[in-house]
Amino acid sequence: MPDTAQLLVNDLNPYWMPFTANRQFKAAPRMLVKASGMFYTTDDGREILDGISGMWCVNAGHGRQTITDAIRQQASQMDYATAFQIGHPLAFELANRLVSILPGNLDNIFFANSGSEAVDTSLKISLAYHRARGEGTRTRFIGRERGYHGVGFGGTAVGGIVNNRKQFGNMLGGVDHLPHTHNLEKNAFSRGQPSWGAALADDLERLVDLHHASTIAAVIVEPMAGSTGVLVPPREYLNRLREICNQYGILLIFDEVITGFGRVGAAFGAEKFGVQPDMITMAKGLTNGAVPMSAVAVKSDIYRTMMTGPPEIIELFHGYTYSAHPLACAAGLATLDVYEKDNLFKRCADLSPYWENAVHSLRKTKNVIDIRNIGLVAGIEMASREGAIGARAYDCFVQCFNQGLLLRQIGDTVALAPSLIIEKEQIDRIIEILENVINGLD
Ligand code: PXG
Repeated sequence: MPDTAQLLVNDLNPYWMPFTANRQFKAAPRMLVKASGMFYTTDDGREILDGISGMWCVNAGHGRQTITDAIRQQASQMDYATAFQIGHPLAFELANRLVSILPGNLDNIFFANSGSEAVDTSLKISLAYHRARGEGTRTRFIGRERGYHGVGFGGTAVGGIVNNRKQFGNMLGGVDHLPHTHNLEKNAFSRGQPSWGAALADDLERLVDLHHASTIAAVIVEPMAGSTGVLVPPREYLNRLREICNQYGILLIFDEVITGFGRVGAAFGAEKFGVQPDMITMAKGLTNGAVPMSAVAVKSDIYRTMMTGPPEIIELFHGYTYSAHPLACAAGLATLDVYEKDNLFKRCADLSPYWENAVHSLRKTKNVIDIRNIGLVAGIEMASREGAIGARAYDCFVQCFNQGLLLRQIGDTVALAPSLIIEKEQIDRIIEILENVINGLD
């Protein structure tokens, strides 16, 4: 283990930390040095129960031996190979394995390295597909308020979180947004999918009327919005979006970077919510967080449409140096094996009623104004302090960390998404720490 004193004598200044209050952090750093199963260890030797699977990604728990071994083995056999005009077997194997667990006819896989890249890839594929079909006027994208689709210019533009947008000018043009589905009056303390809100999907009709269907390439939504503080889709909402997209020839993209790989109690949110998208973006749980990797799954019709013209032409001028990186493919295959062997998607579904009861037991806790849950995800929303949005949840995050629990704070919601290997006693422990901390916050 690294020597703590050694770590702290290093200057903290050169590293510009992402999505972090750098000056605040560097004044009082929190350092993780080890991870195993459900726990991190800090540089001062404390065990931290990981309530957020790293960052919604370590779905099978930390340090899975078979995944580590697969990465190690691959690194020594072949560290890197380009994916441009050359292949390596693991990439094809992983694509096949993914297709076998994806719902419906999502039969083709494009690899990238982060959720952000997968999202931008899916947007570019939408444009190229419509163009190939002779509908090149379809260039507009519809996202949703409070949506998060990563940090590329495309993903930032279709995303709907104001702090992520306001520093970056116009971004991608020709984007509009559906309303978000958060409504405390109608839906507070819903268990699972709220019963109110399907009609919000009809706003897509308004946007079609405003822009005309012939200008709209795709709608992109997270089946369950995670980063904005866990917004579970109202019943029938996603079905309605699907119907309207069908009616007007608009592609429907599900961004499943968080909801993929068992998180909501099925392989993908599409399966859980029973709605078939035209594309799915995935990342995070794809390699259990061990090596960066993401992918876009597209329906076979999209791929077939693109595979026209002389066979020597490159059909899609897009890709990354590290697309289908051998280490990531090895990690992905080993991860899918773990999910399957340990039946983790079903484990999540089986545990979710216990989880739901546990998180909703916090209903009477001080300042709590909403609790939302699905699968092994929960959002616990607290009233904001006057003039200080986010301060209460930040204090909650810091105090929980000090008491041995890692969670994610988003505005004044705290988000929980533990690994799917969590035991009931660990769920109880999460609730115990949270209840104590929240009740002690002013
Ligand atoms: N789409 C969705 C739905 C995501 O949740 C991305 C795209 C981007 O993935 P990359 O790999 O480019 O980060 C994400 C990422 C949070 C939090 O606070 C969530 C994410 C990332 C960082 C923080 O909940 N999700």
